[in-house]
Order: sequence, then C-alpha cells, then structure tokens
Amino acid sequence: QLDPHVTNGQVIVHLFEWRWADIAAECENFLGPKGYGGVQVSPPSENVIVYQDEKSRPWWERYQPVSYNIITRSGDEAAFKDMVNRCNNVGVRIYVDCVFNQMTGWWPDGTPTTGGSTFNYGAQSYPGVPYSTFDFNDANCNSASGGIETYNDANQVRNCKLEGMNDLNQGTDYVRGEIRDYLNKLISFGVGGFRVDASKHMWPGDLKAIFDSLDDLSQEHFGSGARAFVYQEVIDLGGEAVSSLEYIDNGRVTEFKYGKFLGEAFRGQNQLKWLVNFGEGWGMIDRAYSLIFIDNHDNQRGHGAGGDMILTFRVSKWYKMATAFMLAHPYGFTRVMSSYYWDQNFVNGQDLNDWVGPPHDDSYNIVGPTFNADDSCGNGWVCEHRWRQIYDMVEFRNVAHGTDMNDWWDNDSNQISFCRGNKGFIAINNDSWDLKETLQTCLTAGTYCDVISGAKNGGSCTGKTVTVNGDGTAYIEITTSEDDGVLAIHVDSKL
Ligand code: AAO
Repeated sequence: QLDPHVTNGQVIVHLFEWRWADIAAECENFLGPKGYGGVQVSPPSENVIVYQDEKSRPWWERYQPVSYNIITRSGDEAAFKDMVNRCNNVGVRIYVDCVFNQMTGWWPDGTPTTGGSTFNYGAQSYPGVPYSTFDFNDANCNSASGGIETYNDANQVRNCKLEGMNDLNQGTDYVRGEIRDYLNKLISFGVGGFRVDASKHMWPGDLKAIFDSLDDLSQEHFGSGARAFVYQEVIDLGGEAVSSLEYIDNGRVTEFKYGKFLGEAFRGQNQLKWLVNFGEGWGMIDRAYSLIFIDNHDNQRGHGAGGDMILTFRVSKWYKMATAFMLAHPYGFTRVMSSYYWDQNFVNGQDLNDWVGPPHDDSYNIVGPTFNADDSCGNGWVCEHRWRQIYDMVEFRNVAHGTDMNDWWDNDSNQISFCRGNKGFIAINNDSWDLKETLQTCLTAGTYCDVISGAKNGGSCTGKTVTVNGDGTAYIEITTSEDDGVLAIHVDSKL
C-alpha cells in the first residue's frame, strides 16, 4: 500500500473543493498532458450542511460525515464515477480523502445534510450508515470532558472526541465492516487509493485490519493484485505521545516537518546550505514512507500544524522556490496544493475567515474555475498546479525519476545547486545578492532552456538559455531582480 500506482507522472495534486465534473475535464485537458500522476479529491461522503452565525457553508463541513453515500457539493455518485473513469483513461489516478475517524459535531436535530440523510448527534444516531451509540468510543475515552484535552496521552488522542465530533470505535467488527464497505465501493469505482483523514486519532492496528480487508484495485485499470495506495494523515512535529512511525506498516504517512522546515529556510530562519542532507538527515521519516507537500488545506489557513512558517500562494516567489526544491529533490512522494482564494481577516493573529468555502453562487453551489490564455485560473481559483514554474518542475521530477541527488554546491549561504543523475540540474538563489557562478550541471554539452523563466517552444526558448560545456559545467546566473529565484534545466529542455 506504499505504491501510488502512478503511470502518468510522479506528482499528485490536491484539487481542494473542486467539483467532480471539473476534475474530470482537468484530467483530460491539463493534468494528463502535463504529466501529473494523480489527484487527491475532497471528501465525497455525504456531510452536514453548515450555516453557523456568519459562517455559511465552510469548507470544513465536509469533515463531518453523516453517511458514506457519495453526495456532496462536488457532485453525486454518477459524477464521481464519471470522473474516476475519465481520469483513469488518461492515466491520472484518483485518491480519495476519507473521513472515518468520526461523524459530526453537535448540530441541532433536523440540521440538513447534502444528501438528505438524517442524524442525531446526542443519540449518536446516523441511520444513513447506519451507526448507533454502540459504535462510538465514549466509554473508552479517559478525559473528563470526553474530548481530546492533551496530545501527550495516546489514549485520549485515539479514543476521545476530536473537536467535539462523535468518535467512531474502529475496534469493533461492525464499524470496521462499514468502513471497509465504503472503501470497497470507492475501489469498485476505480480509485487508486486513500488519504486517511485524522489517522493519528485511530489505532494503527485498527487501521491495518481495515486496509488488509480491502478488495484489490480495479483489474481493468490497475492489473491484477494491486493494493490501494494508502497515505495516512498524521501530524508529527515531535514531542507528542503519537508518532508517525507507528503507522508506516500500513502505508505512507504525511510528513509535516517537510513544509515547516522548508518554510523556515526560505523565510530566512535557516540557510539553504543546510538543505544538503534534507530528508532523513533532518529527522524526517524514511523517504519510502513519506508523503510530502509545501502546504496543505489546513496549514495554508492556520489549521493543523506548522503555524506562520508555512509557505502558501500568498508569498508566491518563495512558494515557487520551495516547490521547485521539493520537486527537484529525490526525497518522498510529492503532492502539490491547488487552492482557491479568500480574503484574510486577522484579529489577534487569527484569520477570522479561515472557514471560508470555495467560490460559489448565491445558492452556495460551487462555481468551477475558468481558464485564462496563459493556463492560469479565474473565478477565484488559485490553481497553483497551473503555474508554469510549478508544472514545469513536475516535468523535471518525472524526467529525473529514478536518479539520486549529486554534485551539491552552495555558497555557504542561501545559493544552492544540485544535479539529479545526468538528467537535470537546478539552482536556487535566496540571498539578497545575485548568483553568478560556473557550476557543474551533469548534463551533456549543448544549449538548454531554463524551464522556470520560460519554456521550450519547438527549437526555441521563451526564457533564459544555459550553455553547458564539454565538462558539464555552465555559467549560471540568477539575479535578485528576476521574478523567480530558481533556474532549472533537464535533458528534455535541451534545444
Ligand atoms: C469544526 C470547527 C470546530 C467544531 C467542529 C465540530 O472548526 O470548532 O468543534 O467543526 O463542529 C477540519 C477543520 C476543523 C473542523 C473539522 C470538522 O480543520 O476546524 O472543526 O474539519 O468540520 C488536528 C488533527 C488533524 C486535523 C487537524 C485540523 O490531528 O487530523 O487537527 N486535520 C484533519 C483534516 C482537517 C479536519 C480534520 C482532520 C477533522 O485535514 O481539515 O478538520 O476531520 C497539534 C496536533 C495536531 C492537531 C493540531 C490542531 O498540532 O499535533 O495533531 O491536528 O494540534 O489541533 C504546532 C505544533 C503542532 C500542533 C500545532 C497546532 O504547530 O507543533 O503539533 O501547533 O497546535
């Protein structure tokens, strides 16, 4: 379950809050052609509809399921199946964000849901599954409030309520069976795997029992005997009772240190030269198990972990630099974030608009992106995955796949460069002075197009060119006045 079963490319993208119909078209029109390997989709399971004070349809309502029926603001089951098929047909895998640690938080009786299923929080009744009070963990929770009060007690983290939501007991055959049936339904539609939400809040052994009981992936799309890709959301920055290492027997684990450390480095709290041994050398989990990203849908808005060190689209120059580093560097399996825009409103360090949902019409139906001539998105969608500097680095990662890092160079400060085998070369300048150096590129002699400042277009280059000498060296220049602090060339960008 460590294998993502990608065929089209080595990078997946989280199309946060996108509609299924829009994702299907995106697979065909953009992700397939640009070499993306897969998409993480927002939770497809029926959820509570939230209108709370000024908060109308927050994005986070989708993390409060009421059943495992496939019906949300992103679309219904027919649209979901159509998306999975169309994406698979162009080689792009679908990975589902699955929420089964919990059901809803407290909402009044009669609160509407996206598919019409009823529920009763207090009675712990979710007839759409069905779950009843026997299926929840309350009796196993040892905190006074019934909620998680400390992350220093693994029992509380796993058996008490997260944010007040009814906490399922995955220790019972019945609950395991309902979750298994949900995941098997998704597998039967052709999905490639799962992001397992709030894995930290479930016992690793219970998760293992569930994953082991799953059907093989669709033979039509994955061949025979393929097991679902699993990546578990576990926030482990150290110093808590639960460690991500407890989960690596089950599949991959989200490595939250990665984006935090890179954020600190690019924001100037650490010099880039120290990235020479980035990865395991920095106390991160073994690359065979890690799922990495610069930001995710939580920490780009102050939820989850990483705090104000996290880089997002709002600091676009640093964001592109950090993303380029991630995609050029061999560590981990990479996920690119794709966001929508919202206006922040900070009061006492807290963004009061951190709940704001995706672009929508007057009835709160999601309104999909429009596309501009330069591939960027409109209608309130940021679409980082369509930024040239990012999708060109997706191609770099695909080209360099299977090679290690070599020929590291740094200026003892914040200018670095390295090669990937003899496939690609990247240089980054985060100093306040120009980078002007002759560096080892590891590529064969010739002229190459820098895929950051422009793109190769037939035999010509719309950006900077680099001339590699017979010994593999080349004069590299990244001035501080340039839009981007990165230069990247690879075998397929040779002119
Ligand atoms: C909403 C409302 C709540 C309400 C609830 C029920 O906001 O007020 O009570 O509904 O009605 C999302 C939203 C939540 C939302 C929820 C349900 O983020 O705001 O609640 O949907 O609608 C923990 C979990 C982690 C979780 C993360 C957000 O461990 O699994 O919180 N992420 C996933 C999803 C997320 C979703 C859920 C789970 C729930 O990605 O979108 O919630 O399905 C420490 C711990 C972390 C912990 C954080 C935050 O982190 O280590 O495990 O994450 O605290 O509680 C430093 C530390 C770092 C620390 C961090 C924050 O960085 O180094 O360790 O500070 O203190």
